[in-house]
Amino acid sequence: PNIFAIATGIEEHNNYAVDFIEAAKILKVQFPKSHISGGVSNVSFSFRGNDAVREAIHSVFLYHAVRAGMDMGIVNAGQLGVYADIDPALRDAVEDVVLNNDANATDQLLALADTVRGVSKERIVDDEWRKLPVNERLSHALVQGIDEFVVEDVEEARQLAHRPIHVIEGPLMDGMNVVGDLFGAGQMFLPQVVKSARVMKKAVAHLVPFIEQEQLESGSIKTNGKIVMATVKGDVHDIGKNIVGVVLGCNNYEVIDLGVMVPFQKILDSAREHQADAIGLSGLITPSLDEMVTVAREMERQEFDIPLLIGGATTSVAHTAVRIDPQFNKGVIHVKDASRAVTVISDLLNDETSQGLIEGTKNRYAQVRKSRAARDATERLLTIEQARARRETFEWGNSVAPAPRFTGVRIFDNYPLDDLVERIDWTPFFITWELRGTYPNILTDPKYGTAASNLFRDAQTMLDRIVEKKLFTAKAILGFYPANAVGDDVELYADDDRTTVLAKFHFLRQQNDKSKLRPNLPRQNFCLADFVAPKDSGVNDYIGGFVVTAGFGVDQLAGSLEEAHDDYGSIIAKALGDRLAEAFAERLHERVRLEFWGYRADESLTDEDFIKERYQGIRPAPGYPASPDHTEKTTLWNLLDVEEHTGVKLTESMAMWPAASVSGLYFAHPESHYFGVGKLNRDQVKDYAERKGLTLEDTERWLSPNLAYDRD
Ligand code: B12
Repeated sequence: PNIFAIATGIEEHNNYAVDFIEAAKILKVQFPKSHISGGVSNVSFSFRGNDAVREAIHSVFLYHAVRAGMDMGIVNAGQLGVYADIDPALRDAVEDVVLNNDANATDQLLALADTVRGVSKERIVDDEWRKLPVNERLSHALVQGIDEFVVEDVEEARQLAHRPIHVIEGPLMDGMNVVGDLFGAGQMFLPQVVKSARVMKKAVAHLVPFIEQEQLESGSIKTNGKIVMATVKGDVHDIGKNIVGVVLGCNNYEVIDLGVMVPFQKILDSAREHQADAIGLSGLITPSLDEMVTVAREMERQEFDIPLLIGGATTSVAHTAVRIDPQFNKGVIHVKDASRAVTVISDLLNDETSQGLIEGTKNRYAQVRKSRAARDATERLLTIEQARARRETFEWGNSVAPAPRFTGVRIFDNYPLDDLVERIDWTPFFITWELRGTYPNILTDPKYGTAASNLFRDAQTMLDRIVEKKLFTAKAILGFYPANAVGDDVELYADDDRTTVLAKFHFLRQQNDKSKLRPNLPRQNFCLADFVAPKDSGVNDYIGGFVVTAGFGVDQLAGSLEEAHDDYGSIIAKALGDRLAEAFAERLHERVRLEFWGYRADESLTDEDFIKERYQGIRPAPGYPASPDHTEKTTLWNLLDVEEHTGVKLTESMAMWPAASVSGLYFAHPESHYFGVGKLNRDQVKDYAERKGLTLEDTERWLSPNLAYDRD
């Protein structure tokens, strides 16, 4: 039988050691001549980093497994204590975990774990590094991400050094180079690197006053180059940018981070002022793409001679090639993620490789433009009338959801955070940290397992603190209204007379020709309005809208951690805000189905069902592929009076502030589903502009990523 990790925080894992022990007993009875073995260290995986506890778990596990019939265990003998010698309090706590005696056993052991760290046999061996010469201690602390002793060590190094700056240029940079190399070689992962950066920052912070005292500005530290970075005007998202900033800092680049919502001129002025070697832009939502085009155009007009780097969730090679690159001649490069940022920047700022990279990329982007143009010319889209003729149709009489239990709004001013925790989908949290895999498997993944488990533990600790001390405030508003579809729009009415129109949501319809698709794929051209009963059906239908946020308090917590030079903690805090916002959207939707609208009061789902969204009804968000027009948020804000009731604001690019917010509409129709609108023809965009009362130019600007034609 296999031995799996216990005490991972996942309930189903708690019995894994007992399962092995029981299996050993059964196997010995059924197959008396067989021998039983297993890799023991797996069992204590979740306590990586605390060898005292791991040792005790191994000993206790073996004690019981051998008695049950296990013949041989694979385990590092140096990490194995004698069962009888284990401290009784620790042994009891471990026994409860191994034998799954108590539902709180893991928590109790965790509480004890920190106190036994220092007394462990391994820990004494671990602490050997404290006897190393100071420079080696600094290097060890950086690579291991241990910030406990860094101030005392760096002070010792300073006293030994000729000048304080030499400590940075010498041992600290040497240590960070090791970190950079290990990261580059795939032997260290993002969370570990960001932890190393925290040690570095604390060390540098201790030295800066001494350096300044020497009348030297910290700017005189020799770095590999200076990069001005910003999230563009109208956009609020900065986790990705911050991660890239930390990784570049680790590689001895000076990053001048201008924060979020930065107007283009401020970015350019700052680049001039600091004589930056490159500018880096970040953005999460599609309207930011246009702002990036503006920055590139202005760099050309204002004769900048440094490269422009493009990054962020909404950016792509295609958009960079087609829209940004033609605006600026001195080098535009899209960077997919933090791991790539260092290589790209080091090649860009190296005289020998720079020209080749810029020219190579320019040629590649020209090629992308060419192949896109060829593809666009052959891609046949339907006219909007043809697409409408292929709408999805329903028998309205029997499929419409019941009326909601109330109409109008409901406000949640201070929603309990602990009600959201169990709805958190952790997989994206690990993706943020470039640990690619699905939770919970990622915790035991052979490559990422250690990094993921340590990160998860740190995140849990912070999450507990956030919930317990109410560091974030979750707020929400939702509303239900009588509604009917009129063409591709949905009208919302003041009451069930359906005579006064309160608001109108406008939707877009797929225009791709599906007639040549494989026979089992749907042929219809979807539009969200089709999920609401048409006005002329005479059927009374309804629609809902919502805004949730978990973001109040996130900036304060992240800010205070940053002030303490803890970027690692700050990024975790922001990522937890995002997870809670998403969990809130999920939980509120669940309560909408069960209680508020109540159209599926009988629903009973597993965690996996939630993650796979196996429930009736959808909650598409403006900006997501089924409704790519971000400006529909304005209608929602006016309808629900969102800012007044919750404090959540919209920026000029339709980003929501605080960043950890989600908004959307509720469709209850049993057949409603998600889809991507895809590319749009001019005929639909014109029709849509008229329906919304906007100019064609404005509409094309907002919908630019979806246009199947060149708007210029
Ligand atoms: C997590 C997430 C969220 C979170 C957090 C967002 C936030 N804090 O603002 C929540 C749940 C709150 C959210 C909300 C929304 N989201 Co969202 N979200 C995502 C998701 C799933 C992952 C994004 C992410 O955080 N990735 C992890 C980080 C670390 O990666 P990153 O930001 O891309 O950064 C990396 C690289 O891009 C690069 N990089 C980043 N910046 C820079 C800068 C430089 C100079 C360089 C070199 C590199 C670089 O390095 C980073 C590290 O590797 C994406 C889908 C996806 N797969 O990308 C959608 C996505 C970004 N969201 C989207 C949308 C539409 C929204 C909402 C508008 C939906 C809504 N109506 O509620 C809101 C907007 C929030 C707001 N405040 O306005 C769209 C955006 C595209 C669009 N159509 O506009 C996406 C792409 C989904 C989609 N396919 O449509 N979202």
